[in-house]
Amino acid sequence: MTSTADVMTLAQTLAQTLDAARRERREIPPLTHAHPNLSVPDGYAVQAEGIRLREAQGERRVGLKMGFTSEAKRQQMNLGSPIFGVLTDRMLVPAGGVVHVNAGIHPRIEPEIAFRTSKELKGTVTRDEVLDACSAVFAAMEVLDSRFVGFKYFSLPDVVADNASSSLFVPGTTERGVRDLDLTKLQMRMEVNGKVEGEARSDAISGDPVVSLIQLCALLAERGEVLPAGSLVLSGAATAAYLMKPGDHVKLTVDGLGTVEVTARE
Ligand code: OOG
Ligand code: MG
Repeated sequence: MTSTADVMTLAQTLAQTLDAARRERREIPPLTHAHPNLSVPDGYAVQAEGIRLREAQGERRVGLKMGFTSEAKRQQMNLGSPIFGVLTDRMLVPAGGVVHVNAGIHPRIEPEIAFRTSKELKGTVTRDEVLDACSAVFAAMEVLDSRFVGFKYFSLPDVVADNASSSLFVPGTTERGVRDLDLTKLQMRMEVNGKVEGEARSDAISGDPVVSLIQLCALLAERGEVLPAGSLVLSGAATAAYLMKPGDHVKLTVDGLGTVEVTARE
């Protein structure tokens, strides 16, 4: 008789390694060190297995996030093309809440524009189709936490496998209609303890954060997937991410979308 280990795929094994690292707050070497031929599609297969593990632990999918949609982020991580990751209910931190730095490995925070969808989006979609499918836009902060040593990985397959470094997200409470604002001209400012850490206009995100959703639909279609109705979508950070320290008070202000605040503790 074959044991489960014998029939486990490489994607399942790597997903278990990453999931254990996350739960035990342990850094691991990039997967491509031992598996140099790991491709981006392989990375998504590992990511999908990782989400299955989290679902088996009682988590529920609530949305998706795009990564590397701004030049600032691509430069910070030295990686070139947009990727996506999956958000679950357990990653949600309410606005004004607390992020426990020691519950993660080396969490970083970054400013984003988020959307909620009320209709499914599938395949090649136009800007108008995205706007018709979005019931709200709001400011959000994402807390990233790479499972890789020193928050360093040098390849897309690694970061894709690690669910695009997803850890937590903090949605703002001021929701607006997507046609009520010029989404390309929103000034975004992230302050830490009253000092400006990052500032950009919303068109730093894919030239237009709506374009991030068009790209997301295209990436999902490559895998035969859709963007479900009722999803929360992070369109990608407008600036580089900031390494959080206990005691930090982080505040994001976005034109027309109010503020989002969070406090870091041990
Ligand atoms: C990957 C996630 C990138 C963004 O908004 O660009 C991302 C990383 O930075 O490790 O979430
Ligand atoms: Mg992000």
